Amino acid sequence: MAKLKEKLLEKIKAQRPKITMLTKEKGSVVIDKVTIEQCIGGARDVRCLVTDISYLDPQEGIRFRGKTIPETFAALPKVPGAEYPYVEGFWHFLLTGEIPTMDETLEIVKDWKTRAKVPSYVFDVLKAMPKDSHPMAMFSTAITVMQKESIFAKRYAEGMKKDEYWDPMFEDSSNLIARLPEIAAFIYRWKYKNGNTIAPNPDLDFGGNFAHMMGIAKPYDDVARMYFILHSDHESGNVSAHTTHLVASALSDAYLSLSAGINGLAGPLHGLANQEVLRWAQKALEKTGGKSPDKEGMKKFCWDTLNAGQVIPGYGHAVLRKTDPRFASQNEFSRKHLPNDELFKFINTLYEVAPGVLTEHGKTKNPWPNVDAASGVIQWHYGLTEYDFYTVLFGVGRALGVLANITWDRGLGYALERPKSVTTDMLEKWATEGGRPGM
Ligand code: HAX
Repeated sequence: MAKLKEKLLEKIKAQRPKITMLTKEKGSVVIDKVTIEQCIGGARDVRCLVTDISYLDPQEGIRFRGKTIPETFAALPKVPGAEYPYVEGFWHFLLTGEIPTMDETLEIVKDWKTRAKVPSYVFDVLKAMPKDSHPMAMFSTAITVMQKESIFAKRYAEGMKKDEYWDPMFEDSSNLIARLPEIAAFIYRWKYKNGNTIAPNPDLDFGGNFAHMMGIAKPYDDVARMYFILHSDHESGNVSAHTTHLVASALSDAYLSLSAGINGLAGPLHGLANQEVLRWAQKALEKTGGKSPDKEGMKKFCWDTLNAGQVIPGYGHAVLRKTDPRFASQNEFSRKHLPNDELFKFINTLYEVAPGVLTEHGKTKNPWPNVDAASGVIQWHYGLTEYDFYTVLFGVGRALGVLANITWDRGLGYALERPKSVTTDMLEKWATEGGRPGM
């Protein structure tokens, strides 16, 4: 592990003078203007966040550290006998931008084993929650309750130097990630499998161990690896990443920051959309006796949804303007492993119909599917039919991206986030005057 930290520190040290130069010498260079629409409309397209971990191009989709999804999958060391790479190697890649060797990857696999023990009080707290609590509320609670383990909080209270902040942030982040699979699998088995939980297997990697603790046979280990990597990061502006970054900017530790981000992920316009897609598809399949409707039937179902004032879940995106490559990647898996699955057929027919319907509807800026349109189908196929749980899977993956980001935030000393608000009266005045004076 020392090697990954050494590499990370080297990269942080190389980046620090660039950030200092940009803020001190070039800080007044204008890169954007904010309109009234952006001010009221959720700051769309306002360029005011920095991250080097991933970048989302509206046409091309996500790149992790400069690599597309297929390039990332192809480059990372693979688990023997598996189709998908080690999540542990992906963490190295997110943190450093370098593809790790197999040895470097296995070092992280070993290191996470030493960090993976979940404190027993976490399970006590989860068991004390009402059984009908949403799994995302349970997941977020488990993360918050572990805050007392924070090394960052302890070292901050002891008076740590600013340029050391990244180190305990890295330690907290690594400890948290290593524990998330057991926490997630515990929530699943506790809530849906009569409390019949499965102990971790210390011989397995992150994805393999998760599949084992869920009690789901191969190739679910590969589904887990693929799923966690695909859902890890989507640049910094989405609700879960931005919330984690915002809370961490107050020097809150990784536990408090991640749990806040997870609460954001739990919204139906964000990560909860994957459960909404399944709920919506099941409703349609009930009406058609379990058979995927033909194109005409699907069209009608889409219009019924829109005419009822609801959104078509899994479609649209705040940034993307084409089919999400994370959707394409999952669809490729489904085509190979579950081509005859009725739900997969449903999702494919929907893909043929929904973009046209949404375009005709004329509201959304992006009629194409996002990551959530395809993910539930695969989970359902492998027996994970409790779709309330799907966003927890998203959360385990998202933790990788947001924790890598806040480790870097501390490495580069990014500032407390504090945008400025205005009043509606001010906006009305500037609107009639054609703009804010002096701008
Ligand atoms: N169905 C129907 N209407 C839609 C729509 C959809 N799938 N997507 C957008 N619209 C509507 C919006 O509701 C909005 O209508 P109003 O003007 O009446 O408010 C209008 O089109 C313009 O929206 P937009 O600018 O295209 O999209 P936003 O940036 O405002 O919102 C969302 C992006 C993803 C939230 C939106 O497309 C949506 O609600 N999609 C369905 C839910 C979903 O799939 N969420 C998951 C997104 C991926 C993600 O973050 N996963 O975690």
